[in-house]
Amino acid sequence: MEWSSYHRLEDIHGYMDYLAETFPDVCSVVSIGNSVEGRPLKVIRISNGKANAPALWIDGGIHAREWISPAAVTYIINHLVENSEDLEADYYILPVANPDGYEYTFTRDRLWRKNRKRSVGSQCTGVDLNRNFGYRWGGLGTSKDPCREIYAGSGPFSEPETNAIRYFFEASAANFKAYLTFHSYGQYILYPWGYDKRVPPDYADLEMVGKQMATAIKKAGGANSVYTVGNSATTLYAASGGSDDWAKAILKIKYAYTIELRDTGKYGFVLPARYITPTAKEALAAVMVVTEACKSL
Ligand code: 0X9
Ligand code: ZN
Repeated sequence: MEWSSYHRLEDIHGYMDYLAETFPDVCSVVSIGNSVEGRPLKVIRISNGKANAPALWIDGGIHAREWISPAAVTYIINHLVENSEDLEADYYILPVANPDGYEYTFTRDRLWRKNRKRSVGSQCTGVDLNRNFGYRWGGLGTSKDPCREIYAGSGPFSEPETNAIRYFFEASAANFKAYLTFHSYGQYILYPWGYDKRVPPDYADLEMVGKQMATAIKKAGGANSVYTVGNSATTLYAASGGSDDWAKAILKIKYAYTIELRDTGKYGFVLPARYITPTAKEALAAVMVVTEACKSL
């Protein structure tokens, strides 16, 4: 895999399978379910088998048009596998959580956001997967109108993509300490809650580790690598049914963050491929900071 261009789903999945075949002691690939159109939701587990390692979840591509997210997440996968002797955590990584939408942005509509669910009784297609998780579903910042970009779906976890993530966690015995979901754009490190401006009881820890991430990102990048840390609803806007809120409230995973990668608006979702590597290095720096924080829990 190389990071000078954005890759189609097939290439990303092919790369994951290649890693699992080539480094079977370190990684394995499972499909945790299928999308609306039947594409697999592939998760790679990366671990060197050290005892008592904390587990971290990383996902990308919840929103189809945010291409930098799967690109950065595959870069992280590559780095972790190449440096597997040093790993101090077990990683479960889903680089493309919305495979149908992702492919659709290559074939039909570069700015598609949602999945590809057809709604009964409407001409419009797609559910916003980041409004479809089952904590405070249907609250602020969501819509019941299938034609809107923030359509929350017919019910919590109505979508196979979000449901697969829920079932994965229900079935997993791993000791998850972090849930990182990569989006774009805006350069934000966001922690719960997203459903409104309240904060969780341990928000000071989330703020502290968030700031450490921002510092590490600055070091990894440069003048443009400034990320703003804060509560999701206050820093950005209120939006209910997000994966981060669900991970924090229901799964009780301490370090739940949404990280909005580059840029700050010049190119927005259509970030030129020359920015993949610098942005991915920032994302990796953030993952390393969170790994460190998880170790001391
Ligand atoms: O609106 C979203 O889903 C995220 N921003 S994006 O531009 N990538 O669409 C922010 C989600 C923050 N988390 C919650 N609101 N729970
Ligand atoms: Zn997004």
